[in-house]
Amino acid sequence: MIHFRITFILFFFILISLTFSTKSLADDGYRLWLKFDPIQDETIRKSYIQSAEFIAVSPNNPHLRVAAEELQKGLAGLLGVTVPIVNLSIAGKTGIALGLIIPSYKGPRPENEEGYMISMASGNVSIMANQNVGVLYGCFALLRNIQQHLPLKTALGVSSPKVKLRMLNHWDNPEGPIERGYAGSSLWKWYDLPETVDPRYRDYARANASIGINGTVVNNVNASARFLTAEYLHKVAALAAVFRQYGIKTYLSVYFAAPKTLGGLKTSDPLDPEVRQWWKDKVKEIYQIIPDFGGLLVKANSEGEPGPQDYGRTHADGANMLAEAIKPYNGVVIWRAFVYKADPKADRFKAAYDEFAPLDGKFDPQVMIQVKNGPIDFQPREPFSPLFGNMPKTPLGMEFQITQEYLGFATHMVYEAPIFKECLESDTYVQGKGSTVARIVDGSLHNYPITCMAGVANTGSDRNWTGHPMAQANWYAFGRLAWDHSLSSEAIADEWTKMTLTHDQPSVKKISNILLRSRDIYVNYNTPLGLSRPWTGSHFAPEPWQNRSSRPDWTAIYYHRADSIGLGFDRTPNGSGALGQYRPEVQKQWNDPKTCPLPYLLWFHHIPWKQKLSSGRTLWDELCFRFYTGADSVKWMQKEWADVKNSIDPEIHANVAGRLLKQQKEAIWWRDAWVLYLQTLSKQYISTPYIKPERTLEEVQQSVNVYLMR
Ligand code: GCW
Repeated sequence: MIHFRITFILFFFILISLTFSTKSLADDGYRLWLKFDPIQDETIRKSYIQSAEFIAVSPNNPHLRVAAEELQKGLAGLLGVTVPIVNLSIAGKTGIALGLIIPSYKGPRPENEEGYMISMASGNVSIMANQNVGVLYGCFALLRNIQQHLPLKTALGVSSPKVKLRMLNHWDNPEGPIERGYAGSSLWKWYDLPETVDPRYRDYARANASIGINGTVVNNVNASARFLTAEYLHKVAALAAVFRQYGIKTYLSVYFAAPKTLGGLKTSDPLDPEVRQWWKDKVKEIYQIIPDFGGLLVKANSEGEPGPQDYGRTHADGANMLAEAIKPYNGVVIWRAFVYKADPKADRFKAAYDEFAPLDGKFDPQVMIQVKNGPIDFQPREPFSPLFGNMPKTPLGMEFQITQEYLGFATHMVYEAPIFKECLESDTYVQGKGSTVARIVDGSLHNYPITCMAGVANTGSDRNWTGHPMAQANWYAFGRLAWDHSLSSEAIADEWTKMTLTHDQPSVKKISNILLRSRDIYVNYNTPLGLSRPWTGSHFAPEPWQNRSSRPDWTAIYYHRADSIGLGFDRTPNGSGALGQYRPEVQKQWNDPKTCPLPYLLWFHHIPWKQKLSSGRTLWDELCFRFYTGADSVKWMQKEWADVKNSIDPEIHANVAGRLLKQQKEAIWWRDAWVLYLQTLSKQYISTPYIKPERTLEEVQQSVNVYLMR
């Protein structure tokens, strides 16, 4: 009893001091969602303390040590106690046992190597898996449960990842800048590596493992051949050594012309025997340096990158050459389908399908094709890529973009889970109703032997990793959905908010609600009704008038097709015919402008300005409605955010509040740019209740020019 009292008093002091220290020390966001601050709810805390007198690990399994240490660290913060890691169970006490499931075990077990099972018997909790890494995931799952202040019983059960390769793609360049990165420069300090290994690499790995990410491509798909030199491979190996402890494999993007530029060969033709040998030797060297290397990611014949077509060969010829080299090591070749040519008559929408669908069945089994969620390029809202469902014999992986290239960089708050879910839940109808993109990506529809979901990372050297504090939720949501695409955007927003920002229930609700509405708000003021804007330039400032470029598909007018008659890209059989790349059931949803859902309308139809839409408004009025309410809704976000001020850390609150102020200004900038520009063609009035922008089109254009000058 006395012992208990002392422990309790001690704990009380620890709790008080931790509470004070977290209050006085501003939160810089570095810890992400792995915040193991003390639990205030006594009942929950006690229930865990009772079952956590020790963590038992088999002494023969050193790999479980990382899992045990992570659990220990988490419990220390959350429960305020140091739970010893022991080798054997201690009689009379209850604890958490970590281990591998024995083959003869008859009960329910995880479906694959990485899944885990959390169970409880006689007060003892066990986290078991088929492989060590599953135990690590199970430990993070238990911590996640405690962090949300949920009772132990909600953590019990079996969970297995639905997709095999759950990876981040870093578009990091060797000198430090990140292509489309908005959170500082690269995390990888190439100059210092391999001798100096920044402790931050470990924190990066922990964060990824905590949400089930098991692969990382460390360099940009616009790849430098430098990464294939022995010098750089050793640097990459030093990163891989850290990542591997957390179940993460390392991959590299490769420059297709490396045999020529690096190897000094006369060609990089994939059918040339010397070139093939060069790759074989190179891959062998990679595996000598990084024995568990994951594989190669390739951007070829896209946006000026070299590729097999430079030699009159196909994507399959190129990919299969690399597959031949990597096969002995069981690595994979991930070949990207992001291709489009500078053809003024072509529709960029159709390009990936046209080039890749005919190649189905021609790829080596070691190859998978990585397809962006939409046919164009990570737009705020895109229909799903028609390639999904049309390559049943070739594993197709999903490429999402977590970094906010078209979503307002690190200034605008846009929660991306709804973007990912919208695509994953789209029905391709390739094998009848219910043939969702998710079922293609998880391999269940076409029995793909390898499956992959990749996210273009939004991490950088900023102290809080992602620039915008709320963008951490996008990294988190990506990992959670790659593990289990059936999770809802709401559930993910809710758990992230609790783990990262606050446990105050009304505030959690408010924050989740802002997150959930943020994407539609952004679309409204940025690209409503199916507009898109992947033209060159900043990808940030509005330039719908931009009509000059070295290629037609790098202008704004190519995409929105605004003229005196109306707006939108006709992709029906009367137009580019791109709709024909989808199954008839999908075409039916979109091919009639009268019934096409408004969010997709201008993706597929050129609509006259004065045409009445299903909303009862004319196209012009609907556009005004969206642009104005979108920009106005940012004020609503600000108000809601102000309401949660007292329940979250002041530094994070102020940071987000500042960004929301900017976002509001920029939302109006976007609104004004579009409305004033389109008005020159539509010749329509901005009708009440909306008020004509205070500035002229010329003034907006001038402000954009100034922005671009920077
Ligand atoms: O969205 C475009 C980006 C490029 C990127 C390319 C790609 C890495 O603007 O910066 O290049 O997509 O996905 O290859």
